[in-house]
Amino acid sequence: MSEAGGGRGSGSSVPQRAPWSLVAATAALCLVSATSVWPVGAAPMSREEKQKLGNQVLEMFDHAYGNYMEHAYPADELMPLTCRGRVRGQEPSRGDVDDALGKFSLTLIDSLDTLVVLNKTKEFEDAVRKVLRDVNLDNDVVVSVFETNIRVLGGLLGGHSLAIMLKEKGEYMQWYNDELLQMAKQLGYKLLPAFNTTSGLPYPRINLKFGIRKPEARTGTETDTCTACAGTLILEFAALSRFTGATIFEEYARKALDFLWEKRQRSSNLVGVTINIHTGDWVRKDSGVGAGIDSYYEYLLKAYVLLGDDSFLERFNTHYDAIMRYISQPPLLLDVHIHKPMLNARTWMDALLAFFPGLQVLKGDIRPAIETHEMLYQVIKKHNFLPEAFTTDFRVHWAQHPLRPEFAESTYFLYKATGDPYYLEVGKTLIENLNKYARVPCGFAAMKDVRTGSHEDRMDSFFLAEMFKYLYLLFADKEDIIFDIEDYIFTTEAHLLPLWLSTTNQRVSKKNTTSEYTELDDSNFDWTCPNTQILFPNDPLYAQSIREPLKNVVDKSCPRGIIRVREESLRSGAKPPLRARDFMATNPEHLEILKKMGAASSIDAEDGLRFMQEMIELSSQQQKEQQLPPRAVQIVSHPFFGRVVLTAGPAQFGPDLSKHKETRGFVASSKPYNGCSELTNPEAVMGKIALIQRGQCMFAEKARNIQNAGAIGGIVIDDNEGSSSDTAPLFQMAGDGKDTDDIKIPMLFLFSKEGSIILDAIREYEEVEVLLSDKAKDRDPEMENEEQPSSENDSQSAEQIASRSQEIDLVDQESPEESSVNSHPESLSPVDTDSAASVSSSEQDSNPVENLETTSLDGECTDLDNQLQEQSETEEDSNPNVSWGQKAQPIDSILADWNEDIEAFEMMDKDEL
Ligand code: DMJ
Repeated sequence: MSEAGGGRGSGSSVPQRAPWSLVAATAALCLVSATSVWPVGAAPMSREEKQKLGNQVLEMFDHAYGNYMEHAYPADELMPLTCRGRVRGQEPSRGDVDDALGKFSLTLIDSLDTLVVLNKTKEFEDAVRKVLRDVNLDNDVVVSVFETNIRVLGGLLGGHSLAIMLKEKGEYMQWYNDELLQMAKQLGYKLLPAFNTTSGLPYPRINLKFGIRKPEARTGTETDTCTACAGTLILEFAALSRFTGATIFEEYARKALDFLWEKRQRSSNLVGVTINIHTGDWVRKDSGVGAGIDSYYEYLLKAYVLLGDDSFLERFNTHYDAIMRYISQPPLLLDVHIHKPMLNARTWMDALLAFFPGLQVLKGDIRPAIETHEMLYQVIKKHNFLPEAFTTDFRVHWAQHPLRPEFAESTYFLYKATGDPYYLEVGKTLIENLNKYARVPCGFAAMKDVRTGSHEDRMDSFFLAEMFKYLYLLFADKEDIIFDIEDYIFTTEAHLLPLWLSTTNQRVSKKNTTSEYTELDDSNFDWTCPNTQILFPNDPLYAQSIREPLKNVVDKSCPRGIIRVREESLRSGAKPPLRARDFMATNPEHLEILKKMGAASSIDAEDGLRFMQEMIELSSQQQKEQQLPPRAVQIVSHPFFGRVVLTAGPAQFGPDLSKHKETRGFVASSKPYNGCSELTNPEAVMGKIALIQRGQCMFAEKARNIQNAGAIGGIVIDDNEGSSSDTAPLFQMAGDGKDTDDIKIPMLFLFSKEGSIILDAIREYEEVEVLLSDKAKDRDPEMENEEQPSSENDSQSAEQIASRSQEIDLVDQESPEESSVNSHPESLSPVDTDSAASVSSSEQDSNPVENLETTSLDGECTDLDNQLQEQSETEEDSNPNVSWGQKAQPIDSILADWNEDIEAFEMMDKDEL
């Protein structure tokens, strides 16, 4: 690690080699490349190829950032499908996700330090000037304290950190006078009123202009917040205090962390997902390392690295020990209950946990990091991206993917720790998939459904803040970066804070917590951050040897549900427990078993809990089974070449696109446009895919009319202006209640926004060819290349298309659900694809409840199940905390527990990531 960058903020003294240097160096050692020589195993990647990939990352960043600056700035985010800015209040609300948007040019601020990492110093200088000129932090808008802290405060501080580094170097930013830091301080003061609670935990939201208390604030009535929301402040707040000398920020962040630590569940040392900010009670008692908790753990370890305060490491180690004991079930990381940590709380994992292997590298626990990362990579290879949630047998549970960077982050840290070129190949795959599936003419679009390849009109700011940084750094050699990255620590949003802050302005009193840790056994911590040089010296194939047994873990996994199996009941030959799918309320034996579940023993109680969980899953699954999965309309003609994929609603009649070959054809509008009578332009739609407007008659009638005119397929476009698949639940078109076997052509439904993308394309290019399918198909690169000469202008027009068609005020539109009731005779079935409970019932996603008992069909599966079972048995045998399972509990308390758990399961189903 070299000497600190040399810059300083107001009030800071010249950075010195700090007394914490051992601390930071120890952690940093975990990040030192193990070796540049890789004798056997994965082939090393040549410098040329690494440079090529690095250049590709730069080009991709330019595409994302350039389009944001050209088409969206000063809005918070780019909407890459309609090629315009997302302005809060001018788009239909997306719920909590919108709380990141504060009308403060979020993407620009979040991108600042990425520009420097990517060597775009000139652009950085321009961007800083724009922030200073244009950004207003005093808007009357309610924002998330967490998001504003990690993205905006973090972005300003990361920008400041690199601005002073550049200034010190003497070429760029010579005019800079801590202006970003002043903005950061202004924002810090705006966030402070959120901490006005007795617990010291912040309110989850704040009005930038009016704070919390004022009636105009429209916030301050919340009672709960997520653990990560309250526990992910210390890096930014401490940096702000140390840069400025105003200690109040660090004090507030420390107080919130102290409170969370006090409230940890004492027997398991775990924390729940949400907590009451007034009483400190856990509202959700499930606990994992993903959504809702993730960066709380990250900040404990990183606060130790940045601030050199041992108490943070002790806390982290205590939690880490609990995580490895209960949540880690290699290669899985599964949520458990904080008060019953041997009981899994879920049968699925969320995508946010993909950061955890990276944190394990920082901690120095490489083996489980390699295992989990490998499992995640296999899920990615199956679906191109990591779905927002996937089950323990690796089926899609929640199909969205908003271009999250966590997996790239872990890949980068694992490469740094192992030097294994395998991780460079992983990075290459990530780049290829982004270009192949997410790149659109106007940026990169989030995946609405990784199975269909359909897009969402969204490019989150973290994509620029994090993804490009980690991908670029993965392939960069030291000389490719203009400063020493190891002098900095990454915040959770990948903003860079200099390690020299450790010794600057340390006036905040630290809590003396030594006595709290005496109960801990030091052996818990003996794997803390070993030097990778020691870890791998004689065995350069270490990482590969860990991955090898997991090579087929995803492909060959057998469906299964709850992993921990009680060995006693299996050994004793006792009757298998009653499963939800078998339950019949009229069966007296079943009723008897059900009663027993609450009373006889804790094992029965555990069966009871599982039964309730299965019941909930079963009922939600049964609902889902009435539903068809979304379909895709892909524009394949010049200049789109398959790059735009629109989410389409299926029809309950006509051929099933998942079973039949997709339909490809040019589109033509039908006359009359509503398709409710015999077409007057059959020659125009003959052999084509007819566009029809929704309304006036049944969907089946429209289908028959266009079929009679010779159309090979149909797309019904919603007549509710402004409706969009981004905000409305998926619709499926119902039949007319009669026999629809005569309808032989496929029909799909597009909301108005997606429909107008096609209509605008016709206006611009006349000939527009689309593919109707269950899943977007790969583009044809040859075709794309052939047409390249004329494609630049066209590509720009393509980018503009939707934006010109979207000049409608989208606020206060009648919702599609309402309108389907009020003004449309067709019966539409809303399908909620935005919630975890909305998994399709496609073959791929068979009933998870059935999976609970599926017997293994081949040896490999049996082996895996056995392995997991053995591991579970070992854990239970050796774990003193399982004793909760041996005491009989009174029925009231068990029922109360059930209720809590049922509530927790229900809330998890509605979970927002
Ligand atoms: C980022 O904003 C941060 O990494 C945060 O901690 C959680 N997730 C998003 C990106 O997925």
